[in-house]
Amino acid sequence: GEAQPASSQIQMGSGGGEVPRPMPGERRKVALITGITGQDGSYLTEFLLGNGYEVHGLIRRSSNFNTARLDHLYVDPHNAVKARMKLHYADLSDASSLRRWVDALLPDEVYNLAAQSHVAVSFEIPDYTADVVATGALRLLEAVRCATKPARYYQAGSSEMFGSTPPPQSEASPFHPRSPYAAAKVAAHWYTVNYREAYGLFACNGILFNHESPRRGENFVTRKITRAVGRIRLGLQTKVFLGNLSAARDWGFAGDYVEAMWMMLQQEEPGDYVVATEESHTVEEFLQAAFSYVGLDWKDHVVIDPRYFRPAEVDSLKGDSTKARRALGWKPKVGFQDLVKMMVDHDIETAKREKVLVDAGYIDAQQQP
Ligand code: NDP
Ligand code: GDR
Repeated sequence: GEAQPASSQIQMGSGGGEVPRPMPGERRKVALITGITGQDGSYLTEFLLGNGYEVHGLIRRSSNFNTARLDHLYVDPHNAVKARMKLHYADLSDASSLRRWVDALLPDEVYNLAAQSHVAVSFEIPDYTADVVATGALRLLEAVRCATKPARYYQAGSSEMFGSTPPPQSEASPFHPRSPYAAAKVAAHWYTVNYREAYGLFACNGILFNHESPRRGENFVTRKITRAVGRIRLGLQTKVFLGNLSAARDWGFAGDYVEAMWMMLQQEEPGDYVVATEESHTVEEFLQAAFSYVGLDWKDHVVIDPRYFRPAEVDSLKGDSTKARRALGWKPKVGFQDLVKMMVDHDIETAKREKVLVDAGYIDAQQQP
């Protein structure tokens, strides 16, 4: 059945504004998104709704509501004219649920964004990570292959697949994964290539470098830092515990990256594309930018905790996205400094709201992340 987002009183986001309408006799394009409740899922949904799509998302059952990133887009499904985003229960570990929704919805485009996406956690739950990330992609590809109407398929690949291959990394660089997560993503990449070659599926791999936003999960390093900056600035905490500060990443803005996903599926031929800013910074440089933006010195607040070191690390990622820039006409709009500012500004506001609750005695500052 249809799943309900947490707060059904919230009416419209970009889902309710002026958007392209289908021509008479034409149906709206239909997109099916796995991982719709995640960072990228929410930005992609906004983008597709803004372009006139009907968007269906597969969400998994959780004991807590997991739709916070989508609440602003939710319109009661009983309002059939305005409600163009619909959510359904399924799971990447349940092939029949995927098959059933692909058959029932007959989407034009399928975006496979679902994953156990935390690299460090994949060392703790490797078997589950492989099941969802690798075999989950295979299950979805099979559902798409068997559907009565051909759909275009997007696979959320990752720069982690390059692992220890030195930068700059392009589509031609060899994969050398350094975690169970990355190895599973390599398998999903090749399943996607194989379904393209074996069955002629319009299937694309986006090899996306790190992309962040105010909606980034709170245990990824950028958001962990900007959350801490907000809380330290507001006096809610004094220290933040981190691992390896010398790793370098090519960090972009998630809102820019979901557009590249869509662009890949609008081409005449399917293909694989690296998507990156082509600029690399260390975790330490991110700390410097985030703390100094609010007049703080990161060295006064950061404590190294070895529990955040990984059994194997990816030292340096910097993408070469020449192909995507030439063939798709894609380029990032948000640079490193603006990304840091966007995230810190947002998390200062988050901390202000928390402080109101702390001061009123409703929550304990220590109990927050
Ligand atoms: P998130 O971790 O924010 O979101 C992951 C999504 O997958 C969530 O909606 C989550 O649901 C869902 N999910 C997890 N397990 C299952 C399952 N068993 N069945 C169904 N759904 C499941 O990731 P991002 O939005 O950041 O990333 C999107 C995709 O892109 C992921 O595949 C990630 O690996 C990949 N990627 C991300 C990059 C980045 O920098 N962000 C870079 C390159 C690739 P729930 O909300 O219930 O947890
Ligand atoms: P990553 O992102 O592993 O690149 O994967 P993450 O933000 O977790 O780590 C980036 C780098 O920061 C170092 N680091 C820490 N990381 C976390 N999470 N917490 C810490 O306290 C900490 N201290 C230092 C890490 O060691 C690492 O070098 C992300 C995910 O979104 C993947 O799903 C995606 O595929 C890749 O980006 C591209």
